[in-house]
Amino acid sequence: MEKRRIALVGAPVALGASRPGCAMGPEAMRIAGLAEALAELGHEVSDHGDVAPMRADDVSLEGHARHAAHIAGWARALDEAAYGLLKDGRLPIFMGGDHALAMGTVSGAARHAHEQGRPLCVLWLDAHADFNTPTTSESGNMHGMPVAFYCGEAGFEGILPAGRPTVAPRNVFMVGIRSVDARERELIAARGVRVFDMRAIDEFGVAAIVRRILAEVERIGAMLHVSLDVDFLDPTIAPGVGTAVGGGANLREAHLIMEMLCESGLTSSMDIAELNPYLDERGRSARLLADLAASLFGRQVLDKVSTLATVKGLQ
Ligand code: Z70
Ligand code: MN
Ligand code: MN
Ligand code: MN
Repeated sequence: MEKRRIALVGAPVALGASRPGCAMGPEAMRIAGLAEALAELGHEVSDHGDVAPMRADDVSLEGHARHAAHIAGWARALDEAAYGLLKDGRLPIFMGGDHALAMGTVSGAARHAHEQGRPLCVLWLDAHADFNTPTTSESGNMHGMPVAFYCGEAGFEGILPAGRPTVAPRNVFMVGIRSVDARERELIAARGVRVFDMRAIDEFGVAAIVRRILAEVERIGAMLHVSLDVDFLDPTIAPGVGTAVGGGANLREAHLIMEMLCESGLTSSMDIAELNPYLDERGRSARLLADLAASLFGRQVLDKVSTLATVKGLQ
């Protein structure tokens, strides 16, 4: 694959989730060797350290949104970080931190894409839809709200400037979904988010689904943000997460998605969210995430040409 200028950015957001521990995620990814794995593949890799939240004392939201001003400060800081790095020609990988970080990272990517005259698509790999608003949320946890936020739902006024670029719901592709609240379900259907739940994966396989998504991204000339929530993966292979849901993606499915993303060359930014090292088993989730990122950026067992030649040779 093409050599990229990859920027690693720590986003130790923790108050979007109810269980503490995600603040340690960036450090665990560093210890797991993410930078080294990407550099070994020939990319130029720089670690920009951890982002710090801005102040947002002016923000108060109606309804149920815990730590709204604090999370708003993160959204502002991460929006700036994503926008600035993309504008500088880099491919940022945000190491979370809970998934509320995507309020900022995706908004910044949408702002950059908008300036380029291109749409932004989001591949949302998650057990959850994260499409609650302060009005619909049962938990008040803001890691359950980022998609609604960056799609421009009402109820988040004042977090980022009015009139900011948002993501069209139909350009959000959710894969692996298996836990959705009742009011979230109504919203994602009403807005036309494109959802491939676990049942769809079982029926069609990840290859057919991801192929169609990437073809659509390509067709509309979009930039692509990949947001990987650790709970997309089955908890038996990635236990380091606060909101484990059984029946997740297995190792081979997850790697195949990364390999197909790599081949497409379409990824322009990425989040690795919800890693909770306090709940992990001796770093195995962090190591798996580093391996998956390496697959996305070019690591492969054999190159595809020689694999295809072997398969043809058998016919
Ligand atoms: C639930 C809520 C959620 C992640 C849990 C759960 C949301 N729908 N998101 N873990 N990453 O509280 O809104
Ligand atoms: Mn999530
Ligand atoms: Mn989740
Ligand atoms: Mn969580």
